[in-house]
Amino acid sequence: MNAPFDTASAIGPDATVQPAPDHQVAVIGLGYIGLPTAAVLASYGWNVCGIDVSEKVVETVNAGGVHIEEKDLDRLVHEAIESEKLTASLEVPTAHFYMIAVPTPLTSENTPDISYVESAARAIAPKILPGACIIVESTSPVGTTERVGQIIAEMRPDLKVPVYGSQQAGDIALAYCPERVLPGKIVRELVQNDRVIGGVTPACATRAAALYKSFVEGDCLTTNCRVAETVKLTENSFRDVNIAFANELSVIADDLGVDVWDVIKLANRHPRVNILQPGPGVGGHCIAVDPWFLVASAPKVARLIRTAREVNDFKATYTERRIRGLVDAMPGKVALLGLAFKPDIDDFRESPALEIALDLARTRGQRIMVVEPFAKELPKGFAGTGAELVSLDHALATAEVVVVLVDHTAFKHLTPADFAGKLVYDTRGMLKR
Ligand code: SAJ
Repeated sequence: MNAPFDTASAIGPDATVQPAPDHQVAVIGLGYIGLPTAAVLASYGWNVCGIDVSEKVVETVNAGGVHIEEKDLDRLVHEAIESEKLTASLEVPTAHFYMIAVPTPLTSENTPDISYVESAARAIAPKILPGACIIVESTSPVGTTERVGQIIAEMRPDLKVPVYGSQQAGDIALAYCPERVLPGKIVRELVQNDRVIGGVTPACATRAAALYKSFVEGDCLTTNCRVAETVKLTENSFRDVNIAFANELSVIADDLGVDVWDVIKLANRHPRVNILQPGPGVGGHCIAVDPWFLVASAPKVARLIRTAREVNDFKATYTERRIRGLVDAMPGKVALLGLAFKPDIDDFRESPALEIALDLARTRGQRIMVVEPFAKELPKGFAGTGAELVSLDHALATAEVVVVLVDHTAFKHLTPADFAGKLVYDTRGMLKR
């Protein structure tokens, strides 16, 4: 790691921040967002130190490798390590910029757990020098950026920490800039997407924006931290509500005995209608989680957003019930196509397809075959169930019941003729689209 910078080289809020040999960015959390961000920053000339609590992650990255599957990420990390612009560490160094990209999980009561962000703030606080800029990227409930400021102020009474609503200049800058990238397109979207940058004060926003302007081709839009925090939760809630509409429509269509895919295709020919696609439920670490943060912030009034979450969760239960109906109607093998939370990624987090497959395996294990091109072996939960991971050809040759849970590209060449004589449930409408 490069030598820590001193007060003399600290850069003021108005500086046009261009990567200079002594400018460092510390990225806290080397996960799905932190690692790609660290590698992109390094590719734009910044000296980047990625920090993670996992020794294994730090070792892997320092060896030029990646622990997550994401298009173009392995090449980018490899080049960043080779060029010595990126290094990984267990310890937070002194840096010009700190980016917090740690998880904010949901508790069992559907409320946000910001303890990782708080720990990151505690780890950063002792290292801060005047002029540093701290940016929270983690998806967070409204008020989290101010909470980070509070922690730093408590631990560093020697520093003037900027306060929301006050125009008084601080010794440091503090801002919120939500990540908005789509898994599978992270590296491209990190550079191309517009960014919303919310400062605790306007000067903080300007300072943080200077970092993003050094690598973002989209617009860098500045606002205050509370608005930026709300924007992130709003984006994912908007998508969840719209997917819930499609999912509820699919259940209504089943009830009415009409084909939901035909309904959507034809309704979408109206110039102001754009219905999304139903599926077996909503997965991933974002859309299925973030709306709860907004509900938790305003539990009495966030009725539609709460209901959308419930509708999307119910769709997984409903899908499983329908599959069980088919499984019980036939004595033979059952092929489940896909486990990932959406097509063409190896990410199984919060995946309804995985949950459904696991439930079926637990009760009908010997009959269950899983086809998942993005898995080398079945996830641990399948151990002892008797379920097996098989090739698509094997599944099609032997199954009596076939369920499309994920419309991976590897399945898209299939036509109804490939399923002749079988009971088929296409939860994604792959065969119609
Ligand atoms: N899904 C449907 N029907 C659809 C679209 C999606 O059932 O028509 C399902 C998917 O199968 C998946 C889930 O929704 O299970 C979520 O997938 P997604 O592609 O909508 O979103 P994510 O979770 O991969 O990424 C989202 C993005 N947010 C928005 O599109 C508003 C991304 O830009 C965010 O950065 C990301 O969440 C995040 O990290 O918050």
